Amino acid sequence: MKKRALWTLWQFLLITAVLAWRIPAAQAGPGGGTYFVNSPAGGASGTALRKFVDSLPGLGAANANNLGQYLPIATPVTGKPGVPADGDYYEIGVVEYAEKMHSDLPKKTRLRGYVDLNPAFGAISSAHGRAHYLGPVIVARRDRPVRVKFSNLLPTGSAGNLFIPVDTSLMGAGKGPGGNFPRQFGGRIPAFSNFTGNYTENRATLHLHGGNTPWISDGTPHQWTVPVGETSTPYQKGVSTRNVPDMPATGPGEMTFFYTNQQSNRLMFYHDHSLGITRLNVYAGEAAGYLLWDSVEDNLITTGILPNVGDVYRYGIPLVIQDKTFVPQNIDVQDALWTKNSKGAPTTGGATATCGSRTSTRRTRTRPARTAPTRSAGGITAPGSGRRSPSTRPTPPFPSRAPRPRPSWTPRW
Ligand SMILES: [Cu+2]
Repeated sequence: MKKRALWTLWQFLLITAVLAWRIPAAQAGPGGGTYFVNSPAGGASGTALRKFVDSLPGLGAANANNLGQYLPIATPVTGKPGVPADGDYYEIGVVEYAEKMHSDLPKKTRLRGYVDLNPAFGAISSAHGRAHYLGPVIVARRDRPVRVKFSNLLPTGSAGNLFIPVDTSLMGAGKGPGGNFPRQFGGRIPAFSNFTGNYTENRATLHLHGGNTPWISDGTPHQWTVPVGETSTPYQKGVSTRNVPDMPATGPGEMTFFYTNQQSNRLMFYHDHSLGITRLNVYAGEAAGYLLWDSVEDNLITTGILPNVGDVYRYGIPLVIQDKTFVPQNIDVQDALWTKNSKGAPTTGGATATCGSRTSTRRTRTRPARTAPTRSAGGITAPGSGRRSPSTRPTPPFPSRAPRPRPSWTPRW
């Protein structure tokens, strides 16, 4: 940007190819215009979401907006036994919570996101009440490492299911290596042989987007954990999950991360990366800021070459642009295609609105080519030994074919 310093533009790439939405005249927005952010006109106010009526949430509680929103700044935990004192150490959890996202929305929006678990802020049981969208922001200095103990505090069991649709035909969102897992995908793992369920939808991890991070701490798609207390699955942690060697060992629902910060100043963000549900978790709110500063930037500010707004904005005002669709009432009431069976009964009168998405209709899964079965003279079917015939449908490489979500509202990835 031309004049950096004051504003830092930070853009999440959220995959939201939004369906064309026909707008009845009676539901047009104020002044006869179209909807904003594709939100249906209606709700308690009878209008679409208005622009520029809420101020931006600032950094820290002192800079909260008119809705009480702000981005908390993460506070390091000091003197933690077993954690090297050569950098900053944070304890961060992921929780389900609700926050009012716009003045025109009649209810709070249900979200999943990160929260500072520094004991100075209270008990872990109160963490969901302290979470704020896009926080907590970690402020780090170049070459001073950051260590994080991450705790998955999402709901367990059926309550742990995501509140936005999950396409379980995507790799990593459906069946795991238990039950009759197909041989061509590695076969079943004996330890999981009796388990035929899907991976749970409350898996979570941390990935520092743009960070110069060793692989054990990268939060790759195969590095995740279910919440502590999740007993419905033997798939407790991703197969590549590793602890940071110089940090205390983790327990169930916990992971540790080491960020080198060996790179120049920049605004980054950390977010979820769990296989098969990354896009959904990030859409639901599992993302937060990570501001890295260095001595070069500091000198430019000190000498007046870069402007300094002061206080928490010494290194600029973080600006985050996201693309979201909100449903003013309840998505399972307003969307006739909502999967009531898998997502629960309509929540009319409930305390929260739901953050929903409408995305591309295209499907991505392709079937591996496979030869057609051959019928021998004795009438026995020999799989895979015949030639492929255009009139014969290839056998799906999956043990069972559960009904798939309607593609009209299934995100592509
Ligand atoms: Cu990323």
